[in-house]
Amino acid sequence: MAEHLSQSELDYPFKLLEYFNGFRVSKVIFSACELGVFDLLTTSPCALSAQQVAQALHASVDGTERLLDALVGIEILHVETQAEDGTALYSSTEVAGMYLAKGGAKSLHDMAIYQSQTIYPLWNNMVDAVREGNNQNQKLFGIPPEEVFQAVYRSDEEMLKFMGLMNSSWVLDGYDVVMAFSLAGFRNIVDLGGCTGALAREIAKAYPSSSVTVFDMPAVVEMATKHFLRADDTFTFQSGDFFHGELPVADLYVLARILHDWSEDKCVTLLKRICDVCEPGGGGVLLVEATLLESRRGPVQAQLFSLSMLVQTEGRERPPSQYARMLRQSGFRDVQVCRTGKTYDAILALK
Ligand code: SAM
Ligand code: ASE
Repeated sequence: MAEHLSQSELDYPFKLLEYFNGFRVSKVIFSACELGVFDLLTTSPCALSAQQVAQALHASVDGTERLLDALVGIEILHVETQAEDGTALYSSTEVAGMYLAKGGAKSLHDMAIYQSQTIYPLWNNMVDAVREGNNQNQKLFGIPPEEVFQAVYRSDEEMLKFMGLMNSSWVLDGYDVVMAFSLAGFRNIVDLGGCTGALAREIAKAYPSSSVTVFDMPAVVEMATKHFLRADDTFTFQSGDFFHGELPVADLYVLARILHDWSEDKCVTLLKRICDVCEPGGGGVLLVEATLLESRRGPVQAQLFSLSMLVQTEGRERPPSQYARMLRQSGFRDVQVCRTGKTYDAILALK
């Protein structure tokens, strides 16, 4: 863009047009994920032509070629032109191999699938959600707006895909989040709404002498055990309902991406329930969220997530002061905030 720097956005709206393209760029990457382009290219011993890719993926040559060229255009794939006959040969970049292939070391494949198949269509309801100030689950699925997880888990397939999204985030931010504060003093750690156990795995790795339990709804625990649990995992699962059932005893309760799903009232209800079972003096709660700046002027990531929460839940993203206020109102003290500089931040409070 350097050549445009002298020109004003008013002369020609470069940035604006780039933003317009945002959804097309997303869909190019997501479609390639769904088709298995990155899985094919990372496992292939040599670069492949559009024809070879099309054949392997059972797709049209013309469509495949356009998609591959767009992926080269956005620098997600490499291309080399053969000297003999001018055939373009496509290969994976290191970033695509690491993050977009299914078996990549830090695969975000499942995140891409959920964004493409569930979040993208839901964002079609943004106008109504903004007008009415809530999610459109009643109209879309006949599910009341406050029955958030009835909608998120409206089928086994949706549940599995959502769990894939949740699972994949912690390969990026998990380490920073669990190292934000020393948790070594907490012997019994329960990850409330811990889903697949991806964050619990990071906690158990970083604090091997603590016992770590994932608490989630029975159907989620069942799905997690079946599809996400690894043979060498040291954390355990417990099923229940954190709003109604009995909470397991622990000295640290982790709430990762839980409070942002709920209204302020429900957040305080949940925090009070936790405070009630927490050991005074020794107990604490660790919140993990994409926090807004106090001014609400960023980060853009958190501002966009907050709209995702509007479309899909009854919650929102909040600045640290709002979490601190809810924590104090629920009986916690000594609220400490750690901005990790990545997507998710950590807030620790003690009883
Ligand atoms: N903590 C995980 C993470 O950050 O990857 C998952 C966060 S996900 C947005 C919210 C989680 O809360 C889901 O796993 C969901 O099943 C769980 N959940 C929702 N309502 C619950 C309830 N009433 N009792 C227990 N778990 C619940
Ligand atoms: C929730 C988190 C999410 C509930 C629904 C959700 C996210 C998407 N949908 O608690 C995570 C935000 N990340 C992305 C990639 O949108």
